[in-house]
Amino acid sequence: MPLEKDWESVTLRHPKGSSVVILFYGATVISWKSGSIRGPDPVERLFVSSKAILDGSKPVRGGIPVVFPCFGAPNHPEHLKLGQHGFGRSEVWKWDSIIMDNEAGVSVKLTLDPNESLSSVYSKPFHLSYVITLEEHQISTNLHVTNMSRSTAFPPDVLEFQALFHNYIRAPSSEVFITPLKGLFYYDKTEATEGARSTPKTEERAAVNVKRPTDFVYENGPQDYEVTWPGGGIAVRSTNLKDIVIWNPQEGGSKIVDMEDGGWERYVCVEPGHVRGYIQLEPGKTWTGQQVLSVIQAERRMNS
Ligand code: TA6
Repeated sequence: MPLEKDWESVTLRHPKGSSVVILFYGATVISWKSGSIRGPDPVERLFVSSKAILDGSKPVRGGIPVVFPCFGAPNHPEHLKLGQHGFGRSEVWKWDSIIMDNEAGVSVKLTLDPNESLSSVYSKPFHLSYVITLEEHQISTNLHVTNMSRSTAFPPDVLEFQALFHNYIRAPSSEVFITPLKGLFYYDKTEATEGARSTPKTEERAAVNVKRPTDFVYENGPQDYEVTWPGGGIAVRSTNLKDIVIWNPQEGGSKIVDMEDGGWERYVCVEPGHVRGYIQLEPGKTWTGQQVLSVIQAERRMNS
């Protein structure tokens, strides 16, 4: 399957027309296109702000940023020197290899290891590999985290982290529904004062619409859920990512310096992650979190 690679990115192309572009900076997927019944040309499924900085000087405002080892403002003792959402989205990852290439799709692997500048703010020994797979109507991203500690001391040198795929799904945010969330606990970050924990609420509705500023953290969500709007939608299947974050700042987005004018009307962030509590990984062990994003059946253009 055709693959184009240069020093800053790799582009995968599927014979049925879908494609994906991955920046080595932050291992950020900045484009995922796939077919639609709405027309002959593949449709861009992700939102990247036209004001996004793509030169590696700051995390990309859009696409699929990789959040590791912390979500939000760091508060774990080992993360206190890190920026918001950790360093996964702001380090340059290394190209590793094509690990699958057949008529169904193509998978590529990027890796990230400690480096001199990172070691000054994060001291834990780790290895990350990130596998992105493109198929005709779907993309999957798999993050593998390995605790590289060789310590045999007791208590074990556990690696504690959070992980999340910060998906900017392209959607008309005024009419977007995320289902099913009914009965789930969630935290409303728009209500919490700085640093305070908002009290958990129980979701009474089957669907969440983001007509107003939304920054919800759902705990222990379903493995399968859908982000839909009139005429389209994306299905999400997550593995080992128990929580779901939904974010759309609405007009508050006008205060975000790299947010294009009215950008909040064209995306909803629906983010599978493990963000309430920490994953604890013993020395030598590997944890994997996966998401599969697929175009909902009703919208798929079935190529002959
Ligand atoms: O995922 C939702 C969130 O945590 C929001 O609270 C908002 O801060 C958003 O991430 C964007 O964060 P960023 O650091 O990319 O500006």
